[in-house]
Amino acid sequence: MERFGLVGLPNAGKSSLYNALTGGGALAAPYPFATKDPNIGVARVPDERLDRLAEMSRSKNIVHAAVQVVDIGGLVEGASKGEGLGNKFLANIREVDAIVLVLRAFEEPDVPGPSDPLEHLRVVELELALADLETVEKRLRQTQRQAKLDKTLGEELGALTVAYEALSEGRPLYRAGLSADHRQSLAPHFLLTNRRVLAVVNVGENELDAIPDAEALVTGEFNDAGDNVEVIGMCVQLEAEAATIADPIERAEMLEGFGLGEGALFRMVRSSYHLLGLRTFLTTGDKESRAWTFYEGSTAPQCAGRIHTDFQRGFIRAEVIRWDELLDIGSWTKAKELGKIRVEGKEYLADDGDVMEFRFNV
Ligand SMILES: Nc1nc2c(ncn2[C@@H]2O[C@H](COP(=O)(O)OP(=O)(O)O)[C@@H](O)[C@H]2O)c(=O)[nH]1
Ligand SMILES: [Mg+2]
Repeated sequence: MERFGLVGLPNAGKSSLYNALTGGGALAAPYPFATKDPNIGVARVPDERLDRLAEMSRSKNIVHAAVQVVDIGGLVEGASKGEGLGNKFLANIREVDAIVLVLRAFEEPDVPGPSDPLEHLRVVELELALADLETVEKRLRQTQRQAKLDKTLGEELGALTVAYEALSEGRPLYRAGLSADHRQSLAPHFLLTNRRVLAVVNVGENELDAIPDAEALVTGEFNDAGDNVEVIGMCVQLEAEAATIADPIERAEMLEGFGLGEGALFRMVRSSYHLLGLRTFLTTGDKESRAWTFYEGSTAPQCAGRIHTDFQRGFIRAEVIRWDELLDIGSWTKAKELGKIRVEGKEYLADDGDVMEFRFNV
C-alpha cells in the first residue's frame, strides 16, 4: 500500500490531520494492518464512481482503495545538524512515497510557534534540502572518483552535479527542474526532496474566508516546482471534528454549515493519490464492488496482478468498459448484449475509471 508522510514543524497540526484521516469516521479505513506503530494508519480514498457502481450492482460489500498515512514527528529547525530528534525523523521520511507538508497558518496564543505558513515552509524545506545535500555530497565525491575508470557513470555524475548545485543553495530537488532521466538516476539514493509534495495550509477556524488567499500565497511560493507540488488550504481542526461524525449526512451538514462544501479531507486524499501517479480501476458485482490501485501506465495484466498474482501469470484477456458508460447502460449483462464491453489483450494500458473483468488460466 502506498504511504504518505506528514511532515512539518511542531504544532503545525500534523497529529490533528493524522487523526482526521485515520481515526475519524469519514475516512478511516477498516483495514487491519500489521504494524503496531501508533503513528501509521490507513485512510480510505473516497470515490463516487465506486459508490454508484455498488448501487447499480446492489453489492453486499464495498471496498475502497486505501493509502497509509504516517505522522512523522521530530522535525525542528537545525534537525539536519542534530537538533531535536536529529536525523531520526529523516529515516521515517525516506520510507514514504509522498510527502505532505503541514504548514501552520492559524493564530492561537496558547499554541507556541509561528503562524506564518511561509516561515514554516522556509524552515522545513531548508532542513530537508540540507539532509539531502549531505547524502548527495558524499555520493558525488565517490562517483567523481569512480567515473574516471567507469564511463557508464556519466549519467549519474551529471544528475548528482545538478542536484548538488540546487541543494547547496538550499533548494529542494522538486524545485530544481530535474529531467525525468536525472530523477531516475537519483532514485536509488532515496533523497527526501526527489519526490512530489502536497502542502496543506492549516488555517484557523475563525478565518475560513481566508483559506483561498492562504492557498494562493503558498502556491505562489512554489512557482518553480511545476507539477511536483500541489497546495490545499483547510482548517484541520474543523475537518478533524467533522471526521469524527460517523453519519455522512450529519457530517455533510456540519461542513456545509461552515461553508466548507464536502470538506477538504476528501479532496486532499484524492489529490495526493493522483499526484503520486496512482490510478483506479474498478470491479463490480452483487457480492462486491471494489476500487483497485494501479500505477499510471500499467498494462491490463499488471492490473490483474493487483488482484492476484495468478491473474497476471495466467492472463488471457480483459473485458473493459468505462465506469460512466456502464452506469448509463445499467448492468454488465446488458452492456455485453449490446456489444459495449471491449476485449483487450496483454498490451492494453489501463485507464483511470475502467471497469474490468479478467479471464485467466492457471
Ligand atoms: N485553533 C486551532 N488550533 C489548532 C488547529 N490545528 C491544530 N491546532 C492545535 O494546535 C496544537 C498542535 O496540533 P497538533 O496536531 O498536535 O500539531 P503537531 O505538533 O504538528 O502534531 C493542538 O493543540 C491542536 O489542537 C486549528 O486549525 N485551529
Ligand atoms: Mg504531533
